[in-house]
Parts: sequence; structure tokens; C-alpha cells
Amino acid sequence: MAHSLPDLNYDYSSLEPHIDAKTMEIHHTKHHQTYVTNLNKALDQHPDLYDKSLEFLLLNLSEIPEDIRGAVRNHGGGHHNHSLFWRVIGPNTSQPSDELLKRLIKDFGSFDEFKSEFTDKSTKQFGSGWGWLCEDRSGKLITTSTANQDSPISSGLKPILGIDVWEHAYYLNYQNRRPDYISSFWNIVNWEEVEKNLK
Ligand code: MN3
Repeated sequence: MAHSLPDLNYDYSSLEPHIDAKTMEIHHTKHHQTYVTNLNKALDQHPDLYDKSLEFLLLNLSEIPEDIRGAVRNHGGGHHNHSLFWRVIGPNTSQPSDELLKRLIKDFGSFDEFKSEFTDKSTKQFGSGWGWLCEDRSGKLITTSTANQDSPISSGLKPILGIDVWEHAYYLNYQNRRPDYISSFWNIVNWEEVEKNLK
């Protein structure tokens, strides 16, 4: 089955003032759609790979035929990263559950220390990329960042929470002020969805 753009379960304007409606609309209908379109174009060359999940493709990049490996990495990664991003943000304020809070405190010392590490990695990602909270193979929660549309899955990590720090994600509203965008992001995190990614 060809990959398709997921619907959002909230309006483009509902994340204002943290993310403006125009940015959301362009980001979803143009940027994300392009990753989906180009992923399908690549898989058309090797249609047997339509049977594999996106997670499988990203985890096994070295086994993807060389002529489409770069496209799967970039556009498959872009599709997976954005699909996660739309789910972990939302218009309703929420708080991490006690269970998630306990895990964050265990691995970072405190919730504030986790936020500060995540913010630091996301701010310092040079150029375009993503900031992440991931679970590693040993079950530990860690923060990291990836360049371009690389998925943490390709490094054996399970992405739990991610922030898109490409300029297209914030430029209309924040211009060069990536730190302001990141600090605003905490107001729209959907912690229930974050927790689902851990299960
Ligand atoms: Mn993006």
C-alpha cells in the first residue's frame, strides 16, 4: 500500500499563538505531503517494499536497494518524523502522568533537567534537523538530535517526543528565534501521546 498523509485531529489555527495557522497548513499540506509523495516515488521502483512498515525500512536502511536508499532515508524519515510530530503536539494542555514523570526523573534527575537537555540539543542542532526524547535499547530515556530528516529509528532508538527545528517549522512567526519557538513548544506538548509512544 502506498503511504499517505495522515489527517490532523485538530485545526491548523488551534495551536496559536505557539504555532500559527499558516505555518501549520504549509507544513502539513506542502512539506509533509512532499515527503510522502517522494517516498512513494522511490518505492515505485521496488514495489515489494510497500509490504514493509515504515519503521522496518528506517531500521534496515542498509538493506534498502542502493538506488533508493537515500530517498527512503530522507523522505521516509521525513514522513515518519512529521507523523510523530503532529501527534505529540495539540491544542489541549496536558501534563506528564506520574508514571512518565518517574521515568524522566530516574533518567534525567528531574523534569526540569530533562526539559533543559532537550532544549539544549534542539537549540544546538546545526542547520536543519530534529530534537528528540528517545528510549534506547536498554530502556533508558535519552535526549538527542538528528540532522535533516534522519530518524532516530535508524540508530536503534525509539522516538518518544520530537521537535522539528527546520526553519519551515517556525520561520513565519519566529524568524531566526529558534529558542523562542522551542520554549513555546512546551505549551502544546500532548503528553498522553508521548506516553503512548513509550508503550
Ligand atoms: Mn518539517
